[in-house]
Amino acid sequence: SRRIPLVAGNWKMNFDHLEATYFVQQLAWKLRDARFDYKRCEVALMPSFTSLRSVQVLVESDKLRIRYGAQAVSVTSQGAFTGDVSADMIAHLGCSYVIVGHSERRKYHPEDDANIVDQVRAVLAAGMQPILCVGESYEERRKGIELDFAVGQVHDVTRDLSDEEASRLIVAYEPVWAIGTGMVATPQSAQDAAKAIRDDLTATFSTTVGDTVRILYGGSVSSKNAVELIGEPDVDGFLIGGAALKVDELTKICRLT
Ligand code: G2H
Repeated sequence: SRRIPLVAGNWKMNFDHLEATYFVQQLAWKLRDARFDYKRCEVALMPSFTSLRSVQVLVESDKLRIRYGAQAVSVTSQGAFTGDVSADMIAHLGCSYVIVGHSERRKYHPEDDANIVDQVRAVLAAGMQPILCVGESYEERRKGIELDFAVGQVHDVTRDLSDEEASRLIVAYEPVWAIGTGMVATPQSAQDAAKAIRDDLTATFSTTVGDTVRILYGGSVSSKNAVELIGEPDVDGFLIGGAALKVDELTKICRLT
């Protein structure tokens, strides 16, 4: 496909700003030594809010090709919302992406589909790309409704977007039972979900949108399973948790993607 794959590391609540910048520097060196071609595959990291400024300073001063983003965002633009961070604040730190609706956010914070729609809009309005996370729990899979479930989540959150907005989406299919468990989806089921989501985007918007939107797989991705997964035609990269905390492992996955 003409879509450039994306390897995105979701650091979750790991690394302070010193550890974060050290990691980014190490990754950049290792990729440079491997003559990694950033035009062939994008690499991005999602540190904690507290690390974003340090990562920005490093990336800009060393002219690194690594991109970065945030893990969550407020739905409001400013005001009396203690502890929240707005999309513009994130954009002004040079962020390219914001993860929206990760299952851990849906679980530990009051984030429902209505709130997630607003987060997607806020990220798009600030000129960044949302990485919208969807995926079924074990319960839906057991009932055999996993495809409808994941497609429905994307559909409900995106249906009121314009074609232009929808074309800037990135979707991460992350079956909840595969997150941090070591149980990875088979390449075939990752492909089935990605294809079903893409077909729905094509039907809701246009062929251009369906062909443009990158659909990532997430859930226990490692250098052991990345090759097979990326071989699937509708899987355009990864959202990586645990394996993105180890620089050699992440370097390997970038090279394999
Ligand atoms: C899923 C994933 C990253 P892990 O949450 O978004 O984490 O790779 O550790 O399963």
